Amino acid sequence: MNINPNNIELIISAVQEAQYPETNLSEVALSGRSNVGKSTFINSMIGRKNMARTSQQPGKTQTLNFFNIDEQLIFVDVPGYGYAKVSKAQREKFGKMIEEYLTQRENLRLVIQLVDLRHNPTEDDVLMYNYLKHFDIPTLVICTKEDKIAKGKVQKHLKNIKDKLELEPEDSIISYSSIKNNKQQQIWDLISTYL
Ligand SMILES: Nc1nc2c(ncn2[C@@H]2O[C@H](COP(=O)(O)OP(=O)(O)OP(=O)(O)O)[C@@H](O)[C@H]2O)c(=O)[nH]1
Ligand SMILES: [Mg+2]
Repeated sequence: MNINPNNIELIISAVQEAQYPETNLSEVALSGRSNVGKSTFINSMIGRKNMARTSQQPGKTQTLNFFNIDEQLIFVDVPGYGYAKVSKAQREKFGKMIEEYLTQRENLRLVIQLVDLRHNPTEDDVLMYNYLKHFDIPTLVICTKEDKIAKGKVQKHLKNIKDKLELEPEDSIISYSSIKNNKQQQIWDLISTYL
C-alpha cells in the first residue's frame, strides 16, 4: 500500500457512537497503555510530524480521533489505559468509550495493539489482548521503542511478549521504532491484508 502523506485528514474527534463518521472505509484502531506511542506510531506511518497529537506526558489522547488516510483506510487514535493520574471517573468514561467502539463498530477490521518492547506486558496489556480475542477482533501486536533495545536482544524480548500475551497463532507480532522509521512498508503491507 502506498499512502500520500498530503492526503490525511482528521475527520472527527468522537466521544460516542452517534459521532462516528459515516463511511465505508475500513478502520484500524490503535490500542495500548498511555505513552506507549500510539499517536507517534500513526504520525510515523503517514510521514507527518504532529497530525496525531503526541506528548511526553501520558494521557494526551482523550477522544477517539478518526483520521482519513488517503481515502484508503481510517486510523482511529484511542486514549491509552493504565495511567494512574487519570481520575476514576475519567477512566470509566474512557473505558466505556473504547468498549463501545470496539464492540459496536462494523467498519473495524483490525486493532493494532502497541506494547513496549522493553518490558513485560502489563496486566492491562494482557487484559486488553484477551478482551480483543474474546470479541474475535483481529489483532496485530506492535512492540514499540525498539530503538531503546540492543539489536541482539530484540528477538528475545519479542518472544517474551508473545509468550506472556499467549499470542494466538493467527495474530502477528513485530517490533517497531518510530525513530528508526524503517518498517512502514512492511507494516502497510501487513495492514492491507486485513482491509
Ligand atoms: N524512543 C522512542 N520513543 C517513542 C517511540 N514511540 C513513541 N515514543 C515517545 O513516547 C512518548 C509518548 O508518545 P505518544 O505517541 O504521545 O503516546 P500515546 O500512546 O499516544 O499516549 P496517550 O495519548 O497518552 O495514550 C513521546 O515522547 C514519543 O516521542 C519510539 O518508537 N521510540
Ligand atoms: Mg496518544
